Amino acid sequence: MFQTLSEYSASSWKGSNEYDGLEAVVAGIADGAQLIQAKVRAAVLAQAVGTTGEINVQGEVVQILDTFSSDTLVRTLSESGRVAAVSSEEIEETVVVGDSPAHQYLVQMDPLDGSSNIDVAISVGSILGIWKRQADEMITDSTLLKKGTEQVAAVYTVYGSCTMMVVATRENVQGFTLDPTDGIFRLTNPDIRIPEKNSCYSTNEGNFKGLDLGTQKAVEELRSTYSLRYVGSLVADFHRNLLKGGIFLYPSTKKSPEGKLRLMYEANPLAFIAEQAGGAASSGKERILDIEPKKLHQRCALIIGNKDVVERTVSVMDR
Ligand code: AHM
Ligand code: MG
Repeated sequence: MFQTLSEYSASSWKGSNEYDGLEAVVAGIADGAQLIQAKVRAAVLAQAVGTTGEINVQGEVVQILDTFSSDTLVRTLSESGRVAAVSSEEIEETVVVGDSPAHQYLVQMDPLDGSSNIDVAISVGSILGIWKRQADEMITDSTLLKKGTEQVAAVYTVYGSCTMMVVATRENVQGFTLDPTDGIFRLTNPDIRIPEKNSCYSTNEGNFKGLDLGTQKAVEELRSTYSLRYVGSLVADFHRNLLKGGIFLYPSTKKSPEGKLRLMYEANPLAFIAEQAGGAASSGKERILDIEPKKLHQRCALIIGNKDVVERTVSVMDR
């Protein structure tokens, strides 16, 4: 009854001018997501929760599942035969995985978002932005420093009460659910558009005192208008807001003056998906997709969700 991911991708991307090869990249993400969701669900019993004892390039404690997810997706993306290079929130430098003319895509990812929630049975997920490599483009440290507007597709997965994968291209946004009976992703949420009515706001209220006055005013306005819903896994908060309407904000705070979230791995892919679904994303100063990246692991403030509410919130912040 529901179209499968491979049926959808064969009819929509395979052999097309703009997206040829994307079907293999997305299939690679789907394979990785299957393995990661199975590992996440089995982690407590397999004693695979907890930290590796390392600190990553972000200065954060590395969870065993962070490393597993990053390694898994680098491998499945490499096996797609269509990806030239991958950068990951968990790896300091870009990983080159292929260098033939068929390797046309560049992927930047947060392999397991919401890692503080892994050990406590709360939804987590993976976030990936997909760019095209120019013909014969050399892969150097700066090759992946491309603006969000140049993405051709973006994907996130949520490992929650079910496993979902949402794929946006420049044409549309499609939602697939993993069928646990046969391990196949099926198109359950075709042509996703963010609902017109904004129903909630998602932010870490505990940071309120560390916000500047304009941002405090904006949060107070949201507080008096909408319900608060905050999972603490960006991907899960974003997914709920995309399907039900809502705004997520992680502004600059005293503790994280540049913002906490990562431009290349979290903000750009989700901003691309939000815009393709009729929403918007801003850093409070500019459109996320227009930010000129200076470094791979750059952080930024993120205000994302229903377009009118994002615009209103940014205008209040700015006063
Ligand atoms: P992570 O990529 O290391 O998991 O960190 C990002 C996470 C987001 O998923 C979430 O929105 C945010 O950090 C929560 O931060 P806080 O605990 O400060 O509210
Ligand atoms: Mg993250």
